[in-house]
Amino acid sequence: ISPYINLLLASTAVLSSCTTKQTVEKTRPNILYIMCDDHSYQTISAYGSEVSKLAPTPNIDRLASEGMLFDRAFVENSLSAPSRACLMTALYSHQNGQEQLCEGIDTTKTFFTELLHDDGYETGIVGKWHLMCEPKGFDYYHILDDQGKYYNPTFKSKETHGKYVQEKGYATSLITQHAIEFLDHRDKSKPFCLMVHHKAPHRNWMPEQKYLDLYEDVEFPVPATFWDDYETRGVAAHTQKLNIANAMEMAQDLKVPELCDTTTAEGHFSYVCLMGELGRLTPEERAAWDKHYGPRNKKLLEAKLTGKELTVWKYQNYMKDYLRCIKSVDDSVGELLAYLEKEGLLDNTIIVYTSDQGFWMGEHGWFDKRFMYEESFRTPLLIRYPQAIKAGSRCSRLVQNLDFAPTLLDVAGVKVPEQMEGRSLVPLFGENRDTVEWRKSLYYHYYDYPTFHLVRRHDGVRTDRYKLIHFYGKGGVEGATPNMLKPGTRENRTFNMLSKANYFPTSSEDINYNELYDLEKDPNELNNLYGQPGYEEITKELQGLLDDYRTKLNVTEY
Ligand code: SGN
Ligand code: CA
Repeated sequence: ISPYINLLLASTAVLSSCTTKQTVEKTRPNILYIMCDDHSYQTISAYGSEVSKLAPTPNIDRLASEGMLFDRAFVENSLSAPSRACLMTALYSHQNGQEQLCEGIDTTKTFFTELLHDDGYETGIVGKWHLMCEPKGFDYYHILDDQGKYYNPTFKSKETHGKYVQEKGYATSLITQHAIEFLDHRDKSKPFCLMVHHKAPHRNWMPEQKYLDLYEDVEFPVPATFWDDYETRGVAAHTQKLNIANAMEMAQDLKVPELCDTTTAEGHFSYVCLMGELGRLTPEERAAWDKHYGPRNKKLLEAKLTGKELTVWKYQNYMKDYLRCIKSVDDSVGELLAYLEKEGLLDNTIIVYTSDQGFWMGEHGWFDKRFMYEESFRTPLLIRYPQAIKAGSRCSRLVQNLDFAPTLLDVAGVKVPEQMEGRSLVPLFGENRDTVEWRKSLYYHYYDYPTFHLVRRHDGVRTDRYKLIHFYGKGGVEGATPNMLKPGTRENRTFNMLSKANYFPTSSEDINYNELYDLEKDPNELNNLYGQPGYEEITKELQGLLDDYRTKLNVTEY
């Protein structure tokens, strides 16, 4: 048992009085780790945004009101597979091999679930796995194919002998159902660790049938930075393809095939994607779908919106579909909490709620993630653990997804391996969290270029107040195709795996520049201060910090 958790539990004299293995097993906490794909903190009402007040998440909020809300939780590489590899290994991307979205994970690295499993935990994972290896360290898995589908998705498990089999239903509900199956059938003499990885609310945001009309008459406030023109910022912010105005697709994303220009490669792909998704619906589901989107689309066609009006329409309809998906996720959290409560497991289970990264809900005019700018870099994090966390606590220390595995091992009383980079969050659970010795900065590194959304490679550091970002790397070739790239290079892999990236013309400029933000004066990161008079000292300090991280972590590319 780790010193921290031992200390916490000693006061209740629970563990210290345990003598038999069975009693210890009973007192070791269960773990329920819930991670959504692309769930922004802005759309969790416990975080208090204006948007979330119009689309509340009462069940997720309960984890905050009965536990701790972290308002400075971040990822180390804002993308699914890298974030998941980091979760499993507590290593940075360049250490665990998963720098980009496709293959990469070094399966010789220890997954924290292997350690829990070997130490007597019953382990299970349901939902999106998204790593190109078999789940390691699990007694039970029931995972989606790649990104997974919203309607009637395919799953594989030990029972299907690793073959993907289609199931009838909506992804969020099916994942919840399989999570409960695991809980029902688990070995009750052991503590459990269950990871519930929702597919929702990943693009293309397809709501559950019963929520198709939800929020239909709600108008969501447009973010203050929605019309950002990226003045003061470098090439990367200008050449990304994250804009709701022109990178969000009429068919696939906004479900308006009528307005999709199928004569372009992008339009064609978008149309094919939507039709593929709709082809999965049962006749009843399809009828409900058409009943909702049909009249809405007719109205849009009649309105003949253009320019800013059309962009705002896209924003409103993106928000509605995204938040409808969240509504189902919130229901799922409610169901899982109710199950634990009914089974008397609620108070001996640590429940973590988070996402694989942040997401743009129109800030800077964007959707998706990837940049080290706040809304993408930051991820929601709520932890309910009444044994150690007082209800309604808030933590503002700098934490990162590298910390998740060490935390869960720590609460389970399993030794955290030396090589893991993160730190257990347990010292922050107590009342003295603001004064306890803790890290003062975070390192971030993004690699997935050139591919979807064309966000340039960058690394950087963030402190409580400042952020320094270094953008670097070769520009893509205008209109590049896979065979224009050298075989075996990272670029080649990406292009082959994500052929859609070929449709985007890439920015051809080689880059090497910095941006600096004062997050206290400029929380929206509109004012790049790098090179401005008066910021020499802080720039030097942050540059030193960044250099130290690169040296200490043996980062070779920047
Ligand atoms: C898909 C999406 C992208 C998204 C990546 C990564 N395109 O490729 O918009 O950035 O996933 O998302 S889609 O047309 O296929 O939906 S991640 O969450 O897996 O990192
Ligand atoms: Ca994601």
